[in-house]
Amino acid sequence: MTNDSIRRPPPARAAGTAATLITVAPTGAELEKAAVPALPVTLEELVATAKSCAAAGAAVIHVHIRDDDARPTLDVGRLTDTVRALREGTDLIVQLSTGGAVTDSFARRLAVLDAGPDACSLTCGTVNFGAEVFANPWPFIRELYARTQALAVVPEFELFDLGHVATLHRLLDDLGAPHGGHVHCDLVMGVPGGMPGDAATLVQAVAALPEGATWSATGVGRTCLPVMFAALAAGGHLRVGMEDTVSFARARPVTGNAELVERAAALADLAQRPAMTPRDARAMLGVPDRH
Ligand code: KMH
Ligand code: ZN
Repeated sequence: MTNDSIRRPPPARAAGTAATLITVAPTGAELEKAAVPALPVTLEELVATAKSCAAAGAAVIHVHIRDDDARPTLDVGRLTDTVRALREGTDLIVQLSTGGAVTDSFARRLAVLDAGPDACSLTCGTVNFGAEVFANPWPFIRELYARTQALAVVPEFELFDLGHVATLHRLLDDLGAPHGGHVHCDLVMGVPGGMPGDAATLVQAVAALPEGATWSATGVGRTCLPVMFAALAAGGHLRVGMEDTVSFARARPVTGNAELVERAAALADLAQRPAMTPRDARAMLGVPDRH
């Protein structure tokens, strides 16, 4: 990492920031279907969710899948079927999670790329994750990144803490630009153990990003709204979904992912930065159209 690269914030209106990229993260790996019946866990539920979220303004879907018992899985055959079904049913950019669940092995997480997604998440460091640890040591990060380059998958760099930003610089210095040539990050804020979900922290993290990078922000749990407002004010993009938030308001559970996307799109409209189309999102992120 060079001092030069951490001092300058990305340009406020880099390509695509006039519109708002909305990513939906509908499922995650932590919640149980029994506790949250609206969580999409079957392929049919996931595709239906993807369609409704696309109609509401999403351009990217961040995907975790479940097995027949609704438990998180990284089965490559199932992931491949999921990528195919989402491509057939929508024009969303399909971003598979390589984070999986905290219990998934590094080997299984690396193998996610064999399912041939457009994009994948790539977390830039280990973080305490509630009572668990989400492990991302440097050799794993490096190997996963090299694999995205070799397999032409566009990574989204997941940053749960400021130290992860430093690791992102190290990764880019070491292995060069991602496939597609553009760096896009997601600030995952408010995880118990990661950086807090507030405006001051968001501004600090954004100032440290590589020059020219675009970024989204995700506020977990009750930080959803403050992070969304701060991200819109600071020229960033949004990730919402039941992976991160299952309360729409105090004592009002989310009824489905689409209403979270609708709210994000409404706020983006108010900010005069309306939701970005999947086509424009592909152009911004460097994701080729594979239809
Ligand atoms: N489920 C978390 C342990 C990602 O998708 O890349 C990790 C996670 C990050 O959700
Ligand atoms: Zn995830």
